[in-house]
Amino acid sequence: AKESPEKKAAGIYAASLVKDGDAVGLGTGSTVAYTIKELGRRVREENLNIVGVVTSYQSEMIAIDAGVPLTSLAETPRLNIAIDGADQFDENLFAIKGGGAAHTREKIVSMSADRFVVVSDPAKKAKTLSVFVPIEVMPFGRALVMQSLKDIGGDPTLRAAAKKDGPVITDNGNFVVDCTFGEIKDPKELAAKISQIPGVVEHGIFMNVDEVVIGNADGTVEIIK
Ligand code: DER
Repeated sequence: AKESPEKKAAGIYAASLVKDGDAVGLGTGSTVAYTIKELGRRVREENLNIVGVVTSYQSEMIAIDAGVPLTSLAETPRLNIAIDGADQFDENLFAIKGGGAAHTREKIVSMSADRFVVVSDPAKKAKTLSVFVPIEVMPFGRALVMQSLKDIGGDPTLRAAAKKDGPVITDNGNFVVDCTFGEIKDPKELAAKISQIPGVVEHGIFMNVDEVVIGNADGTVEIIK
């Protein structure tokens, strides 16, 4: 992904929130990639003593390359802080995630942390959530899920892969259905409706964000809590 000063400012700032001895949830995507690389620098240059839990093959590769020591959620079930990106967030800090098809492990990791920090940029801030909701779906249940999403007013699309024929397959071996609902005035209600559909593994509506770090092009950040 091309350099983004906004994402870089947010990502590097979030790495400064990590303290010595922390267990850190490492999200997925181009913004949190800056955080992971900065944590690697702090490990090398400041002797920062941390362990990370990754949320995808992508974040695992970036963390290993950056030299961030890793652990598993099984070994380290409670995390001090989780840092991740988002596709959009509203003024109540509800967020939509899953643009990178990693939201299932991201949600598990973020819910395992005492503090969940989203790193973002001004383009993703919205008064009301309105981008499509990524939904991880068990292939066996695809048809039922697509129909059930239509029944609750959604317009679902099976996410096609870009460099592979056929659908995207997640790190967990499932499909991703991207579903638009127009303006999402009540994310909590929509989340409950989607969660009840058999075959849905996890949806990308996150209601556990503690703070959002918005990066600016000049390198400054704005914190929303
Ligand atoms: O897939 C995800 O949830 C990612 O965090 C994504 O939403 C943010 O990716 P970006 O930082 O590359 O915009």
